[in-house]
Amino acid sequence: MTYKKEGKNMKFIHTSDLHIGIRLYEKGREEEFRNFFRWLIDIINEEKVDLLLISGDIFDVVLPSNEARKIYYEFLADLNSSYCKDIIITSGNHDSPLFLGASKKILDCLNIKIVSEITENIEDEIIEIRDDLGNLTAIVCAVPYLREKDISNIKVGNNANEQNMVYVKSVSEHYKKIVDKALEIRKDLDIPIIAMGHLFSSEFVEADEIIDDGSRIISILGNSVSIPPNTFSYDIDYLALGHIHQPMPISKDNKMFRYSGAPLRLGFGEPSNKSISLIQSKGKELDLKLIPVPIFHNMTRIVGDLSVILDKLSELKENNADDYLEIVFKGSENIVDVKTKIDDISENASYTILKLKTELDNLTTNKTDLENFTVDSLTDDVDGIFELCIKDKNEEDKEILRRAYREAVELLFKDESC
Ligand SMILES: [Mn+2]
Repeated sequence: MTYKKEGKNMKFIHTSDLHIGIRLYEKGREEEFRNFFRWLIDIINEEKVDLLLISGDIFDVVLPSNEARKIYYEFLADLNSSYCKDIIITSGNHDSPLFLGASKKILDCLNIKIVSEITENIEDEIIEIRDDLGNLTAIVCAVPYLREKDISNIKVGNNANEQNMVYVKSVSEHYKKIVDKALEIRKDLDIPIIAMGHLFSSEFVEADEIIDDGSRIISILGNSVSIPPNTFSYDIDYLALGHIHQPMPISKDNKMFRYSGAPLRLGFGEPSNKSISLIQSKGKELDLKLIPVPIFHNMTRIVGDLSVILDKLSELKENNADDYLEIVFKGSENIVDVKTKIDDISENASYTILKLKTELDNLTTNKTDLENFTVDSLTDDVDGIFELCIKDKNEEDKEILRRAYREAVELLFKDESC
């Protein structure tokens, strides 16, 4: 077969960090996920999208609930009857490579490619995209989440800095190897090389700046080593990353090396401007459009003293708003009175208070405050208490413990009758 050399038109969507199964405190979000997937498939059909890329963190926990699995498989089945005929899913740090990879062979039959871990063979991470006539239209380097133990040869006795340097070098070598392979395949064809990945690389974001939402965001960036943005070869035409939950490029030099961000707001600490990336390619020339994701359920965080909280609640009640609420009480009133007043005003309101918490930091500083703090209100902030329990552990252990904790909580709230 001979390939035509002129650039082909193709459209692809880049998204990531779905975190299917995630809860807002104990509240399940199944309906929001189903609405999002329905909306996404509508966009795919309206825009005639040829290729869908999902760059990791498909599920929120390594062993997703049955409901989370059902939502995922139903979404994949619906994709199969959509306009889009090529789907590529790579793993993120929240995914179990074994669980995600278990359905690889069967999903292959539906042309849904799963790359959940690296293998001996680098070609397993190269996926060629072809049009109906069999012409190559793009080459995708589908790199899964790279765990330190998978790619770097860290020696006992290496300190943290040395380990980080070894990791950065290994990631960079991995991308170089795979992009070199893609270049070999591309030859002189006018088609884009698209690379996927789930890692932390940004000239705009310091990890500490993102820690904003208690245990939630810390676990998202985790102890991720920052990969310098200049690591990535400019032979890559589009770099489709996951890990940071806001849409952004990794550097000001190249807006095509970017995070799509999560499609749903995953915690109260996250901003609400979520989008997916839609890219139109004409050969190597790419045109990027961000499509805002509708808000399927309003989430509001109220921070302040009692009067601020009550004012906001009465406004929401009057507007008949069905928001999910997180209330952070920062006042001197007794917490039991605060709870009573909030309960009174909330009678017959349409909103749902998912969390009422006080700032734990203030509590431990003042003995009188601590005495006023009832056991009941303390147990409201179980996530906060868990963080306090593990505060002396190292980051790696913390991450393992957080995962186990999330799974335990997930199991606890799993909606199964037997
Ligand atoms: Mn994530």
